Amino acid sequence: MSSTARRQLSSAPLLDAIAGRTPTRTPVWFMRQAGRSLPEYRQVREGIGMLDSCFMPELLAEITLQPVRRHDVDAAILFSDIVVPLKAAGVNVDIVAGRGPVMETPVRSRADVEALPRLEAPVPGLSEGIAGILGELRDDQVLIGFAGAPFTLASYLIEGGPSKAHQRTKALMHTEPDTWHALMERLVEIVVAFLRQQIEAGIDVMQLFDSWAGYLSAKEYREYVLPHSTQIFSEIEQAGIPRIHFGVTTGELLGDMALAGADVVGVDWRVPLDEAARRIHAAASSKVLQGNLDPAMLFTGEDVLRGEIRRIKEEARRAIEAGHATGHIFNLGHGVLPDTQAEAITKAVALIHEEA
Ligand code: 1CP
Repeated sequence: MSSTARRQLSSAPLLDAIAGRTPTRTPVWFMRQAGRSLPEYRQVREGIGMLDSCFMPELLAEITLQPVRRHDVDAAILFSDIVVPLKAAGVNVDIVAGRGPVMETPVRSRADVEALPRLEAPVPGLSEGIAGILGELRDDQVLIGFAGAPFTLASYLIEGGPSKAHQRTKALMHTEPDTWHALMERLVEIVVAFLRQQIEAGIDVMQLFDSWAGYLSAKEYREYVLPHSTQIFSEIEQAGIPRIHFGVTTGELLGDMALAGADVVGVDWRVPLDEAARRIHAAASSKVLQGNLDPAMLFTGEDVLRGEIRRIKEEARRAIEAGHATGHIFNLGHGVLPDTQAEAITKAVALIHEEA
């Protein structure tokens, strides 16, 4: 894999934190920092479908950069979606406003798995969009690319859309393990192709979102999911960019998720960072932590917010001092809620930078 456009960033706080150096300020970015919380996003997206916008290079670059300009975050996250590579491969998927990804035909049998298209051509607009973003970022700001992990993608394909309990997905893995693993292998190929394209276009860091992994028991995760996520991290290891792994409600899975091979493990707000680091260190090795402010705290005032930020920074410090973690990237425990005030996000970023 050749990375033709890799930037040499010597002063990016986020890369310093990942490398175990002391950053000049606490690096922070927020999952879902682009999107509905920003009036300028609602304006440029008007009349354009969510998925369509992901294939339009100028638009995806503009939307990616909006939160960086407004909030002074230390990273941009590529504006795309976990179902973009499926759509580009030819899967009939749409993103329905207020709901999420919906499949025209769910994948539920071995024949459905065999019929899944492969991602054989570059995703249209993606490389051009990334080039546009990199041209605008300062060299202390990184671009994070991403993909959905195979389990989370499989859930959308099997359930046919967003699901509360993931019951058909779990039923398939337990009743037809061969079909399950065949599906996961196909998704690994698609995810690796999507990430390789982003890496070749010059992303600085990547994050694998296994958003719904927290619905699994540790036993299910180890048997049906971990080998496939591990495969992804190992296939892109040679590219040499830092790798982040994140899921929601994964307190009971942190150790297992850390074994998949990422350098950074994302933690939601349910587990304090020092406790999360203990679990990760006991199962795998010391990692960089990412998290873990509750997105609901962006609806409180400055006093509560400041207190929460102090507590989280203190917990991260304790984890690092104990040798259970090697660094900390500040983030939310999950994405910005759509009705969050943009000003509250800017304020939180400023407090995170200013608090010791
Ligand atoms: O019209 C709109 O604005 C739709 C809302 C929206 C947006 C802004 C969707 C639909 N996707 C996105 C962009 C997106 N998706 C980004 C880039 C923006 C950023 O982070 O700043 C990213 C990283 C994603 C990744 C994504 N999509 C995940 C993993 C992250 C997470 O939140 O856990 C998941 C699970 C999806 C599926 C999805 N796409 C959209 C929605 C509403 C959902 C979730 C649906 C569900 O609850 O199952």
